[in-house]
Amino acid sequence: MAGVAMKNLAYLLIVASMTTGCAKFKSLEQLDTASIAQPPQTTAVYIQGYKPQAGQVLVNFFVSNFSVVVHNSQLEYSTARDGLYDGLKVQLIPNYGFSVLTPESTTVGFADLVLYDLGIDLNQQSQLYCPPNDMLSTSNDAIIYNDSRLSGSPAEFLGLRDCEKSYLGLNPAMPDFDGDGIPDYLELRCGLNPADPNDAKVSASGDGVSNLEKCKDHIPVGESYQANQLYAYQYTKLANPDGSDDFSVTNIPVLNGGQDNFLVFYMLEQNLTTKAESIYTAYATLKSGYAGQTLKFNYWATSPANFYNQEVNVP
Ligand SMILES: [Ca+2]
Ligand SMILES: [Ca+2]
Repeated sequence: MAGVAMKNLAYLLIVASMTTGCAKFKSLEQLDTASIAQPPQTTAVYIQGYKPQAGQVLVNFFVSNFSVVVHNSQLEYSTARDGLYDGLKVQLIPNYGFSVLTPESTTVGFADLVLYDLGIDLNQQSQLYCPPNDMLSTSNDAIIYNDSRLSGSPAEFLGLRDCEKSYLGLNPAMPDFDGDGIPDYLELRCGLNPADPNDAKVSASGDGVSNLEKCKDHIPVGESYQANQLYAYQYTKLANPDGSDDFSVTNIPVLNGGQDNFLVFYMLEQNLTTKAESIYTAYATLKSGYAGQTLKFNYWATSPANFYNQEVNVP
């Protein structure tokens, strides 16, 4: 409430200075601006030459900076890039045993995000078992990479393994079980239900902006759009003469000047005949000083060898 009062005060001062001349601007400088939301540092991406696979159409395109979580209209850093920001993971240590460094910190084959969502605490975690054959992602919706920030560069898995999908009552072969246009793993990250086909189009916060829109824009579905407008991604699709499309996504907030911020790209398509959905994925690790820059690259999924988990080179 103090923050809201401060914002109102700042607004009143601006209005006062506009109506009485410039003399009042001094008082703005004296104001404690700590509680006034400042525009974040941002980056942008530009993807050239997108074409869906033969016989398929685009359902949705998502970009997400996995290093950043918006919570209570603030940007929070997520070292593990797993949807749980560091401050939350620290709070959860006593009950869940989580580490802020990795996405699967306590239970082999099960993400901290899944354990937290299901309320599986330290007492129950030992009862979970992921068979070796179910450690993979049959639906190819996972990002798997070596984390060079940690000693030994361990392989990290950001997505839902087959055993997790089974445990959640989903189908390991499907990237979007309920067919609402949001991939299963992104639904969990966005606070939605991957088994509820109706939650994408409604507005959890009641502000009229759909949960799908907020999930795409990387702002919390339970908070008002207005309160997080500064942080909302802006998507633009541009048609090329050759029939392909370019995608521009701007206003992607970054923290730490962009260093080690981890961008993930999901292209969800549907087969026109069978109606089955497929997903095509890529990721990029930004470098220091990337704030303010645009990452430009050609669409990655141009042959089966490049469909999934493609690392985009950051110049
Ligand atoms: Ca879904
Ligand atoms: Ca859903």
